[in-house]
Amino acid sequence: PVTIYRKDYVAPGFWVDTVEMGFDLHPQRTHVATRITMRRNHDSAEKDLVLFGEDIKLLQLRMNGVNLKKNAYTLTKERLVISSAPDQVMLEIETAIAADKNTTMSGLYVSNGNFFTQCEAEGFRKITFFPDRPDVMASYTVMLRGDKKLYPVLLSNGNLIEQGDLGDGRHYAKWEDPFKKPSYLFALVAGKLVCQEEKYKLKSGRKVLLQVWVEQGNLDKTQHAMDSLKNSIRWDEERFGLELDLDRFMIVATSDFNMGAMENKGLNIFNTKYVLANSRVATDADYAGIESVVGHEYFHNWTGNRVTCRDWFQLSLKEGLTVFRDQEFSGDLVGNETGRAVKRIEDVRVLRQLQFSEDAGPMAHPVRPDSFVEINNFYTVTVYEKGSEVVRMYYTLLGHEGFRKGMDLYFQRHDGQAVTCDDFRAAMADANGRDLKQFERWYSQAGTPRLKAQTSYDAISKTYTLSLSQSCPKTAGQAKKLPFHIPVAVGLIDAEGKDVALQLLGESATSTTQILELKEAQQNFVFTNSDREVTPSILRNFSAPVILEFDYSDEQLAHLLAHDSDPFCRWEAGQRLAMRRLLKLVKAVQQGDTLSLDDLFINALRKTLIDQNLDPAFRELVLTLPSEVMIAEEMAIADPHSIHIARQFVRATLAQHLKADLLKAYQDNLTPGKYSPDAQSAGKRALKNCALAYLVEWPDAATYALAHTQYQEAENMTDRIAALSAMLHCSSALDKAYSKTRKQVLAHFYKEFESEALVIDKWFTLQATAPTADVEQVRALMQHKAFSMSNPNRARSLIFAFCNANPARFHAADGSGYGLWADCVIALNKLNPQVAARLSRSMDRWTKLPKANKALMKAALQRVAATKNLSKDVSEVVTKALA
Ligand code: DPP
Ligand code: ZN
Repeated sequence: PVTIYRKDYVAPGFWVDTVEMGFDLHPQRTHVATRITMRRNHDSAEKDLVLFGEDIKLLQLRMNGVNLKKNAYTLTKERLVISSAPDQVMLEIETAIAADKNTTMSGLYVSNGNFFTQCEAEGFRKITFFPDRPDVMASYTVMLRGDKKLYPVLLSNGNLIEQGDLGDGRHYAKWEDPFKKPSYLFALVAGKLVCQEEKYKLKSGRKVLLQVWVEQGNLDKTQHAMDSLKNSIRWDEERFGLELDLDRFMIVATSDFNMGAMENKGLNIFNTKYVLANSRVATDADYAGIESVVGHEYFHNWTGNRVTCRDWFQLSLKEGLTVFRDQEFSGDLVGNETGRAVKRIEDVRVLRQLQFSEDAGPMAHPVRPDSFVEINNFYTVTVYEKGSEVVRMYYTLLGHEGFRKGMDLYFQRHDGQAVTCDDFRAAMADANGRDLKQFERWYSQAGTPRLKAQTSYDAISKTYTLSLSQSCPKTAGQAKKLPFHIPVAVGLIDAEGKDVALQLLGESATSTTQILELKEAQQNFVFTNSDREVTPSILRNFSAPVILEFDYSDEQLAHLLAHDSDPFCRWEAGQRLAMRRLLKLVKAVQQGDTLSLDDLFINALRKTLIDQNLDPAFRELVLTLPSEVMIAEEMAIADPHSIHIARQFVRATLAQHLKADLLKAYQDNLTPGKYSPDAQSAGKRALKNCALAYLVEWPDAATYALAHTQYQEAENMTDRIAALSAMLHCSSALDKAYSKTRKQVLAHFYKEFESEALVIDKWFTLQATAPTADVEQVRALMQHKAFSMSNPNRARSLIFAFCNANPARFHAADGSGYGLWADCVIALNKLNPQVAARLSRSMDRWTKLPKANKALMKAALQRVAATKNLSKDVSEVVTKALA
């Protein structure tokens, strides 16, 4: 496989002005006629006319009205090159596509008899030969023709300008997109679909048509997506002054989709998981996911579509920024400060759990990568979530107004262009008169920086000095790192738990939170008028994506957990207390020592649990221990079995000591009446169900019955699945006594929801992640009539869930988990390389495992690496893992 480098970027040899396409839709053989007008880019070093094409049959090729002879161009597996093209070119290309054979879900494919496309990153080249690169932006007109009965609905980007009957049982629809776009934003949908639609009035008074398209039978699950879309439109107007630029905006749901969703201009295509919801089938988390993904794709209309990426190395230009926007959207929508903080903590948790480990593993890469083999492998938590943190740091440094000024300038300068991350940084800097040169390192250097803090107090001058230093571990290809520009938000808490008014030496202003700017390897920050008895609250609101090292005492952490005015640091203090104990307990497990948990910790959690002044959602976050994956990241050699035992011990011990308080929290947070997914109600359910999950860890007949009754009487999926999960996932689930009930309940659940694919996904996941699961069971479930390897959601629900979210079982000593992993990667490689490559990533941290596991994992990786016809997607991942 060939590695592509960012430094090798060359502007396209030809620009494209217009693209006209005619599709004759047929599953086995869709005929595509394309007319492209192009003109030479005299500024480019590329003299040839280069078109990309993959897995398609070339039927016809005409240039400026003349059939091109075979010797006038070269056609390889991936390209069509015309070397002596004139400056003005009209190309006419005819291709044929076997969409029904396309299991990759990239390009044109069929799902449940309907046609869909996915063109990002490089799927358009599976439809026609084209300069399929994001810096080539053109106007598209698309004619769709197909059987009236099979494909009553024919959709593409932009506006519907004509439709009619063709007289032969077929009909047509003609679509025109008024905006220039890169080919990756092209989309078509054809099939039997129904929609919920609404006329919506923009702030300007202009009316637009909003539609949510789904398969028949799902119209009872579209309201939340529609509401989320309207909220998104309103929010972008209010927060960024950005208006929907089309007269029509469509969302279409499909159950076969590699990603979450896709922001095609005016025709967003979504995984059903991020569209369909009603209280019977969807959980609070599903509702929140839909809101954020609908927002995300809608926000791309400006950040991604109007201003797009010059090349795929700049992916974070649109993704990091758009994740930041969707995070802010969800935070704003909650409508209060605690709700915002809860959302922030949840986002940080995802970043730490997934991105920090990516950044520490073989696939570590900068937010703006320098090279790739397969771009689809770089739709990563680093590009998305770390990219969003980078955008958030501008926001922290420049403030609300300053950030908005930067955004305004960015659109002023670049609307309609394909640009780079540097262009975005320049807009932020120039709009605010700031020097953000050093900030570039957040884009170019991989790895999670470590921020070390030390404090000292000088009684004579009454000054308190915070000494900050930074370092960054080496990553593949980057041995030495230069200092980052890090915003560090700091507060100081006095003995009563109150914020101290901070005054930096030499400055007159005071505030309770100071944004310190660390730019050197080491810097001192001196606060005047300080008392000795203060506790530092560092990295408030998680002001930078770094790992903070500070030698807090347990008492200081308990103090912060009880009092810090910054909810993030308050939560963090609890996590630190927990992590410290978990790591000690893991050692104790390994050494065969007796396990115990101290009162300071138990009481600190109790205090939070019973604090009625705290939001239930926040209390739930504090009560939730760091995950097994996060504990593993903290260890030099991670031993999943000991980690599992240690964490379960803490859960059971807390359950034992806090039983009465947990029961009270359970009773206090019932949400009777009509279901509503709002943050308040969802927070109550979260705390209640967290309490339930704890209670069954120290069970008696009554607590177990509580779970069972909740399962039976639940009126919404959140409560139902939480009860089922409590029954299946507690350690006592290992008790034979309950195994019969569990089986019955699982069977009941399946029967009840058999026709709801997204719920059956949950059913598979629950079993795959249970502490009782093993490889044999997973293999048996793969034989279940409802399992399908070719449906990405289903594959993820069972196989990914087992490999990624059940470490104690996946890492079985006999290596059977790795055998399963390799079998599935190899099977998926043939069907769907993108999904296969994702699964390959389950082995990212293999070098951290104990010796015996390591050897078995290496062997499994080698088996996959030696597979014939390995896609470049999988090959890149396993090669890097083995390097
Ligand atoms: N559709 C994916 C996303 O929105 C890729 N652009 O992130
Ligand atoms: Zn996106």
